[in-house]
Amino acid sequence: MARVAFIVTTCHEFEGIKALSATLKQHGHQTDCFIPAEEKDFHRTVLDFQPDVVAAYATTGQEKWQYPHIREWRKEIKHLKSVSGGPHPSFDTDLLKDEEFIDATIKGEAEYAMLDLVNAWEAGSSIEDIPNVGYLKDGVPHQNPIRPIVQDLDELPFPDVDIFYKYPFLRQKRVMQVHASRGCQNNCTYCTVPLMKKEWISGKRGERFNRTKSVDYLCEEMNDILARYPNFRMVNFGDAALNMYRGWLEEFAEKWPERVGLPFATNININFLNENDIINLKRAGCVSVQFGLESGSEDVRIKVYKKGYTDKYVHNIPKLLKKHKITFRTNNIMGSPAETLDDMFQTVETNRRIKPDGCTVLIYRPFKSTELGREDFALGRVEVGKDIGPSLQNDSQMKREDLREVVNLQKLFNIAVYLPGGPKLVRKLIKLPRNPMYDWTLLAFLWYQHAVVSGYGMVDDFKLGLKNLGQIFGKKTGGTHQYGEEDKNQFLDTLDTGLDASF
Ligand code: B12
Ligand code: SF4
Repeated sequence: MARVAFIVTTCHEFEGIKALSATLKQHGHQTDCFIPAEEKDFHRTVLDFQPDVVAAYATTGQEKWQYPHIREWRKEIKHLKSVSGGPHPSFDTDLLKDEEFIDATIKGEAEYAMLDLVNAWEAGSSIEDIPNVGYLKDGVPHQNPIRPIVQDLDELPFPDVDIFYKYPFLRQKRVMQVHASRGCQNNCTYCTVPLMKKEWISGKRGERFNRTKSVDYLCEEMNDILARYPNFRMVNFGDAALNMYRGWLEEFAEKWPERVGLPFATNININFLNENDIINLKRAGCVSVQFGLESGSEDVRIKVYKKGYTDKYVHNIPKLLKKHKITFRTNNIMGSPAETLDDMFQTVETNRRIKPDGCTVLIYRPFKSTELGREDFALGRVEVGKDIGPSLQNDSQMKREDLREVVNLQKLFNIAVYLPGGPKLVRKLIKLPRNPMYDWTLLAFLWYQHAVVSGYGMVDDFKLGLKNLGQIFGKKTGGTHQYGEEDKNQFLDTLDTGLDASF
């Protein structure tokens, strides 16, 4: 039996970690998860757990945050192994060159790879033949081919919520984070998911990237959690889109109200949605949805982002959502290489026209694991080495003449959308230097919309903010954002919690 400590940066429930932990526990290992913002002394608490393995989740921008901790832990636990997984290490094995801090990476979905790795480390055997694992040999990173992804999600044990709900804040909030599916129907060029789709599946006939838990499994999972944690009043689905399969949605609308009965919010893909789906969502108890509008320009949305949302969907679906009394929020991208400032104001105009109950606005980030991001790096459009922190809320890494205006527009976007005469005013305001007032404006809108529109509750969201303030607009560390004990602001990330899944 090995002891595995998962560590995550953001105060949130991570479905991937829950899934890995459940599989390891099922096979006799002991696991826990540690969140810096939730611990008085993060370093000491992890040490007290006496882990054999520390396992870190990473998106791009936070791929090295654990290094200072690993260095210290290794002084006291000599045999400690360190593994990193999630979207960044899945596409960047160069991390393995930092052998002082990382012993292995895992590419892709990792339930069984993690199990094999922990077993191998425990037995003192080689890790070099384990599918999905990346390791360093003679100074060179090696990435093993990956095994087929789990086709039947019902074969996995229920996600291990206990490692997150041991924290009073996470178990006492109103909204529970849940996933009903994996995958996505779309292939947007600014998103990492299409590359996962390409690399996670072998192309064998019948193999699926888009998978749902069965409705029966999902309801049982819910009731298992609710029996132990009865506090939750609502569910938020973190899936890319709950409308993955039409038949599933029908069955869900039949069974969920009777067996679980909690209202919920979710992401949707509007290009796969019709009125009947909306009726089913409503029947099931959906109160709020979010979708990625991303750009007001159909050309950019369709030709550059390859999003599949024509203007017809963008204008018609909101009308249907209003008709069936489901509130909706849009996701919007500012500052991609495809857009001029005028295009971004077109995004403002489209939002003014469709009148969402809230707008989330993120700054475009060129990920090396996306089609558009790769093009950006290849064409020299990126300010390489500029540290913008881990979040998509703070700053831009793109080389643009109008950078200040773009970043300011992201902060003031909601003023432009919701205030009479907003666009005219904001066109003037974005010319001023960046300042904290603009940051706070973004925060205030996000807080209000997230808390009220999505049903999280003002108090929970406020507490979350107070807990985590400091990271988003916090210090830069030259190259890769690092988190220290004093550096705990994940306010905006956590406000995004689960409802921003499809940016
Ligand atoms: C739900 C979600 C969120 C939630 C929950 C956070 C989370 N990461 O789970 C919230 C809203 C908080 C969030 C926030 C952010 N997110 Co997000 N999010 C997602 C989303 C839609 C689903 C993730 C998920 O739960 N999938 C289902 C589970 C089962 O899969 P999984 O998480 O990938 O886990 C599997 C493997 O990755 C692996 N694994 C996972 N963890 C670990 C750990 C170890 C040690 C190992 C070995 C393996 C491993 O095994 C797991 C089980 O098979 C993905 C898109 C996607 N479909 O992947 C984007 C995605 C992960 N997010 C992304 C981004 C950019 C962010 C933010 C930076 C945005 C921001 N606000 O600025 C923040 C970062 C917060 C953080 N600390 O991670 C990007 C990351 C891109 C990249 N290349 O790094 C993604 C891929 C979407 C995109 N735009 O491309 N996100
Ligand atoms: S941005 Fe959203 S809709 Fe597009 S591929 Fe990614 S998860 Fe799917």
